[in-house]
Amino acid sequence: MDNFIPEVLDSQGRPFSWDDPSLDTWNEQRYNVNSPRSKRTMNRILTMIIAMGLLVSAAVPLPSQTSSQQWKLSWSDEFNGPDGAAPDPTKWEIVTGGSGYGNKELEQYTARPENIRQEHGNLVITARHESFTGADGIQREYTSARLQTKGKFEQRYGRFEARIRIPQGQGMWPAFWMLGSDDKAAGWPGCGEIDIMENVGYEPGKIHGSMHGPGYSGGSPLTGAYSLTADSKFADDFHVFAVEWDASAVRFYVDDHLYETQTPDSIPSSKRWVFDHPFFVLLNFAVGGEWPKNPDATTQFPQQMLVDYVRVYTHK
Ligand SMILES: [Ca+2]
Repeated sequence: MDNFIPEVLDSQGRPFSWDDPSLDTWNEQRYNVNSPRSKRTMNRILTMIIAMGLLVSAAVPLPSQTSSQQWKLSWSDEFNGPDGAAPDPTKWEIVTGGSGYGNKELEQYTARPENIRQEHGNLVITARHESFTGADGIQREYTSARLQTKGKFEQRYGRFEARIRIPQGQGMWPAFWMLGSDDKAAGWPGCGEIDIMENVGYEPGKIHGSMHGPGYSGGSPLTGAYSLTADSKFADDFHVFAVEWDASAVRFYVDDHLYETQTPDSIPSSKRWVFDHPFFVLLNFAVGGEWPKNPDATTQFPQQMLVDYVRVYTHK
């Protein structure tokens, strides 16, 4: 969280400018200052003091949205099982197969410990460059893993968070996300999809948070992004990725920095807000595909996605 450079926005959400003439009006309205021209200099000094205060307060961690006063843990996996153990089968289904998952992904997902296991208190998903033919008969040149709580845990609304150290390199595509549990009946994107964290390897310092629904899916979801400073990579350390979801909004966080808010007003009134029913949780580490493009000679294998925990809360 030390890598975050705050951008100061004005009350309209526009980037702050020292020279914006509307500042005088803004101060007059906000502080009831009757401002003849002679007072404008004083107003600018006041504005600078306020803006500097904003910068200082943004440079230290904001008060956590996860305070125990607000949230009650409803489900979690700390991945603290024995080294080498599979993830808890009462909590997770491991998804296998090499279909490409609608994205032209290149991996075969397996349930082998070489691709998915617990180790040192983390879930370890390992992507390998190896020829492998799955039970579906599809041969791929990469293996990795994908797991979901479908049929085992689902929840409407709350805070969903995971502490993850993502992999790195061209063609990597790790994700922590959710799908509507009516996916079979409603289909996709009618069931809704909330991508709490996605990274594509060619953007090592950036993660994306997105929502897909009918009429706003695929290449045109509701979406936002959060970036570290230019020379920092998400793969360098663990970060906490979260959404806080209720009937009125879905808020996206990295390390408690709120960077994106979507509401039913984010979509045209002709479209349907489908984030009003239970969703289940997924973690996966895709290799290649239409968005990240494929690994190249610079990509180093194996790569690991480490998940310290997934925790889900309800409002108290
Ligand atoms: Ca852990």
